[in-house]
Amino acid sequence: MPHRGGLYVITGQEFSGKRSYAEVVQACITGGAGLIQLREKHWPTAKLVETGRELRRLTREAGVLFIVNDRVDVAMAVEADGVHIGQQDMPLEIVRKMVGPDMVVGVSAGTPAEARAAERSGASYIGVGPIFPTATKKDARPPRGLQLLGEIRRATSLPIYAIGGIKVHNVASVIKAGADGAAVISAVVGADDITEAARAFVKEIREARNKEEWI
Ligand code: TZP
Ligand code: MG
Repeated sequence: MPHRGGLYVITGQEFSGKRSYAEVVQACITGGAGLIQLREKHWPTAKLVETGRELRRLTREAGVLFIVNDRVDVAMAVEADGVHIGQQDMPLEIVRKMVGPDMVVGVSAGTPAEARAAERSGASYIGVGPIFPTATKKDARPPRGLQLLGEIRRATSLPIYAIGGIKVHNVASVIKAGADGAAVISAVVGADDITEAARAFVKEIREARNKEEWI
């Protein structure tokens, strides 16, 4: 896993208004995001592949990890660095067989047991959330709070990305609770100035990680 922690920006056209995908993602990269995820639940495959190719070019030039949500086939087609799957998606053991040993496979885990199982089955990182209330994912479970991050931190040595309702003002708390990084949708891709929003997150995360090392 080339990146461990930092800012992981997940896209969502509905939050970015009229701005193009390339413009949004380039602004995230300029602001210091280390990972970008293409997440569009209702797009046709052809559109996902076309946009995925474009994001692959931008992220490759910048040395930023590029992950596709849900769709193993699209991730492979556009030569993404990885794919992100939930507990209800294609089972991890099968995904790992499909993509081989080197591709990044991120897994959403809601309990320490799910995190341990994901690590055993070849996950590259764990996504944990929603930590705080969020209106972005309509079918999200109730917010889990910071305590779960500590429990999952003790269950796995994989990188952990906290997700759900993460804003500049609360991102330090998820890092201090055990996350290596923060996965953010609306507070970055919905911001008026995406680059500035990403920069503010990166600064907060960096400072929180440094503090953690002093303890
Ligand atoms: N999974 C759990 S919460 C969430 C996802 C995809 C949405 C996060 O979006 P936001 O806008 O950063 O709260
Ligand atoms: Mg999914």
